[in-house]
Amino acid sequence: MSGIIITCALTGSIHTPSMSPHLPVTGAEIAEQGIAAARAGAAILHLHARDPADGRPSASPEHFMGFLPQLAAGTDAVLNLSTGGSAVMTLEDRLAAPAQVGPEMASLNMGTMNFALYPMLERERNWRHDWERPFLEASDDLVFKNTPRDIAHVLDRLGRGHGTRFEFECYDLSHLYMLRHVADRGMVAPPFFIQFVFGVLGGMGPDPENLTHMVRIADKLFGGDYLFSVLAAGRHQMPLVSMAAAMGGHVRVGLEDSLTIGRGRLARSNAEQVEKIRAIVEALGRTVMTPDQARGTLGLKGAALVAL
Ligand code: KMH
Ligand code: ZN
Repeated sequence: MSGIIITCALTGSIHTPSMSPHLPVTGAEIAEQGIAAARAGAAILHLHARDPADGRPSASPEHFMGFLPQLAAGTDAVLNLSTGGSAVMTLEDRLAAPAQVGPEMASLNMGTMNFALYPMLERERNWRHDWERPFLEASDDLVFKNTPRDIAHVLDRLGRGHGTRFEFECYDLSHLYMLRHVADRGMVAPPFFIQFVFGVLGGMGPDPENLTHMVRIADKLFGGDYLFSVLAAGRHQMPLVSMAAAMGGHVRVGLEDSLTIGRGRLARSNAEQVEKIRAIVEALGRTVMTPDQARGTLGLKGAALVAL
């Protein structure tokens, strides 16, 4: 089996600051954890911003610029900017920072769906910020909007406009067919880096059978034109990601997807999760790709062409 790309998603927009003191929130924290995750073996850093004042998800270019230059200076990892942002944001807000920076990579969510976070309210917590509870509660009536028009817009603005390539976030089989559709329309060319997303309430559940079926259908739709990676939410992260590594896929870890490092134990940093998956994939006989190897594999334009 060939080399493996480790992506680390540093902070995301799902978890809230009260859930873990280790979730990076400020620009300095995101930069520091990103550099450490890259040193530990992450070739790609998947990035969201937060408002440093209270940790709420933010799409503001100003907040992104609180860590992007530091990451570009402190690591050669591929900087992958989320265009998913948070489901509460408009697409134009979600695109503001990526359109300014023209990153090598950006995420692209391949369908409109539910994105329910309210089960995380079941645990008793001391909430540190007044926005956290209402944010989670309102997710029972939240639509994460990624229509075909939205997808085409992102492909045009970032892909055609900036030479950005994509981490295609596929939470369901239907999202593979949407990717095939836009590829057939000539909106995007291979190789396709497809992130199978498990365990978001609104997408497919974290069952191993779903992973084997996603691979089977992706093989049918894309043949040799794709690579798959896996992320799984919460406690399903390491088991499903390890399964992906054993099947020849790529892996994503990070505190965006799971706050823990073992049963009931909070990860102290993103790097701790990278170190753990690195040990697992190396024990499986696979070699971790450097950022430049990942660039070559994914056909990225190179960090020199990013406006940072
Ligand atoms: N938060 C993950 C479930 C994005 O940023 O575009 C998916 C994600 C979406 O990373
Ligand atoms: Zn994300």
